[in-house]
Amino acid sequence: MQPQTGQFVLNDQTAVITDAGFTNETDFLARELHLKNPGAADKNTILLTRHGADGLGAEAYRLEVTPAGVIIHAPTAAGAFYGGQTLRQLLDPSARTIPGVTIADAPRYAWRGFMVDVSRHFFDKPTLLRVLDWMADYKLNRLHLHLSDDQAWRLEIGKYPDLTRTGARGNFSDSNAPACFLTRADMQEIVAAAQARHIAVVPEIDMPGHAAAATRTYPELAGGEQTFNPGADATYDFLQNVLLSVMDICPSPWVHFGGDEVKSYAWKTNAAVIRKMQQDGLKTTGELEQSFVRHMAGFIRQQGRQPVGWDEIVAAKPAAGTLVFWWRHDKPEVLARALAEGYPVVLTPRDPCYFDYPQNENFPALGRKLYNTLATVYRGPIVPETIPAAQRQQIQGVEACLWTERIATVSYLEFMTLPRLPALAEMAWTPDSGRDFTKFEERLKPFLTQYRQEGIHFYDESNPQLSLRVAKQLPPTPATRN
Ligand code: TNX
Repeated sequence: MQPQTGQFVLNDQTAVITDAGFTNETDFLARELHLKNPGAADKNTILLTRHGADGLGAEAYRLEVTPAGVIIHAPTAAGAFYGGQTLRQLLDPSARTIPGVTIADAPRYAWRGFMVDVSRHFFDKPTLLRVLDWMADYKLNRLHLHLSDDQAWRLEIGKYPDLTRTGARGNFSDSNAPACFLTRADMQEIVAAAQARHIAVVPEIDMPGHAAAATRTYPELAGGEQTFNPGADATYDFLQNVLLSVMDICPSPWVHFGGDEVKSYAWKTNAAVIRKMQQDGLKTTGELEQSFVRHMAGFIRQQGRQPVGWDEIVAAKPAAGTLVFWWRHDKPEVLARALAEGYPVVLTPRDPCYFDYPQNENFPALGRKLYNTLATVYRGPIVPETIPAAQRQQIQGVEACLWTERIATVSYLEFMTLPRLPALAEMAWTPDSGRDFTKFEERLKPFLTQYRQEGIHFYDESNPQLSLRVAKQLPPTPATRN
């Protein structure tokens, strides 16, 4: 960033224009800047162009603000969008001025994700649309939705209405809570809003474990211990139909099929499993789990999408190109193996990427051993030094995961997410050499002011206890005994 002299002043005649077909981006920016956007003007313009973008990476942009006008140079619509987001953040909203500046910006990682678990507790479409707005502010580009788990199934699937009629009942706090789920239309609206913000919605249907909501709805699919039965043909028919429906709603190139924490020992005594193992020449239930993983990854590939799974799937040696989410920070050898075997990887280690862990060591542990401070999120995941530089190229990016066993309200979701989300974003955009936590905290202040103005709850480092009580909607002082 290089400050320049002078400033650009927005007025009613200012037009956001493009000579590169970036019309979604001009419309979006004009709306955000509250411009009527009179269209083809040749001065007093904010121009989104491909000219002068030679040599810039896919999501990069160069922003030039002078008193005469604004130019955003970008090779892609995504870059033009990010240039617009930066411009909006530079605007002084009361004076309607933007200081003169030249900014050249490009993300460190292609995958900059945020996961919301809507199964353990449900978060509805309006909340997810707000999450997309935060993500757009911070130039994150993948919203991963954990749509099914033991507690509930949260996406309408036309062929299986009972999945949401009964499977969507309950949550982690109350197994009798009324059914809550995203309809097909809800999901389509979320996908469209995400697309306008250059965010892909990555759907996850967890299998063969974490499946109790589906198996209590269709007991014939159950394999015990919250698993699907990999010995039953009906299981494959069901899951493939579900995935086809999910892919029909979500155009994302990536489809996440879970694969984590499978209690496959439950299958040992199941007659259908034993038959399948004999047929396929498999010796252990672990081998059967691996063959299930290869099958489902293969099915997703056949449909022209890239399969994604939690790091347990590495043991199965799924097809090349399967995207691995490394979450077990205490198993660096699994990351090393995934990379050595050539898989692309997204870093989601619990330390520091799990936003269900509290922000400091004194907070209620929420049943977790770890806590993830703003500073460690900003530092980012630790990749063992022994991993060769060439293999590091396979790291596609990072993602923060908001598991919601203990997050039941929107105010608490906000509190657990903010401001760790902008810390994640800066870590995902800026290489290690360019980051400075003290400067980040300084630049964060206007965002905290914005949260206060908009009534958004957040973890306030200047008063953690109070911000927690407010987010939890607890009485202002602890109850006293008389
Ligand atoms: C592990 S991460 C899980 C989730 C839990 C989370 C809680 C992963 C693939 N599995 O089911 O919600 O820990 O932190």
